[in-house]
Amino acid sequence: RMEWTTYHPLADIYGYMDHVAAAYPSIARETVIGKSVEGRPLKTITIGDPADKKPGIVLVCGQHGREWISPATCTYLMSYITEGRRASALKDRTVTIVPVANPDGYEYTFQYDRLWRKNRRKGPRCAGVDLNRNWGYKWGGKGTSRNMCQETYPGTKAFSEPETAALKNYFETLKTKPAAVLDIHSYGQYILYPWGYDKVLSPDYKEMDRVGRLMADKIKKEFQTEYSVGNSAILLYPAAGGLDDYAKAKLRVKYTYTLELGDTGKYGFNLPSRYIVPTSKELVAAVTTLDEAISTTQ
Ligand code: 0X9
Ligand code: ZN
Repeated sequence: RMEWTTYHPLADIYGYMDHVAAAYPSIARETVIGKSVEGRPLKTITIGDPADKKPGIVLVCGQHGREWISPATCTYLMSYITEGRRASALKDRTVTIVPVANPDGYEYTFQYDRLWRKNRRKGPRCAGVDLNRNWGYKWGGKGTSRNMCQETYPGTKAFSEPETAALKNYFETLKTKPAAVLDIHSYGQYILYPWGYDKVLSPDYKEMDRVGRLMADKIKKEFQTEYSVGNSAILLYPAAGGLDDYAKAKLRVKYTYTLELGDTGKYGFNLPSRYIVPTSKELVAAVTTLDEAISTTQ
């Protein structure tokens, strides 16, 4: 039903979600949590046994339109958890996937501008709000621009955008708080932990670093791909108003990471589609390692 040799437009990804929900009704539930600024549905899929005891893992993918490897690998993860469901993989854990958090931006990169990053909010001079600057913790701080024509424009206020507002509402209506939230981006091969708003470490950063390194070590061991692990602001750059910081500070989710998938710059956002499967396997390794690493505590 889905092949992993090309990048797919939104309709294909949403069609695949419908297929997964229909084919695995006992473990997969699809939800529309809201609409984008241009009216496209924002879809999530929750995969797991209703009897799952452990708190879940949530993956948010595709906040940035041009980072095609993110929706592709997150869609692959759906197939891994369902079609390839095996006893050891993510046992007792519910995984929720938002494959395309910025559907308008994603579609725009297929039709008009391959390197579009923001959503498609119309402005008087320029379009688009950077959704990963629009979350409500330290909104408008470092690494954001007041200029709506810039790539890091955070919008007029926190959660001004229907895409982030719908996700916030979704998180707040969850009956059990997730154990982990992963925000999937590209590129650079990084596993980043808070804080992202400034070069400040969280009180539990040693545990964040330990689990981050377990994920990176597993990827290295299995696929010889190197991911750098560290504080987001120090390793990359300070950038306020991100999902990871919001999930940790406001939702009190302990394990929040931003994964910057491949590559390290040879192709950048234009990562050829032959990398979809290998990169997806890296994401699977990261998520399964995370699941095991936090199972003793969460
Ligand atoms: O700048 C971003 O939003 C992310 N990098 S990307 O190249 N994919 O745009 C990094 C976000 C890290 N998290 C925070 N700064 N909160
Ligand atoms: Zn990104």
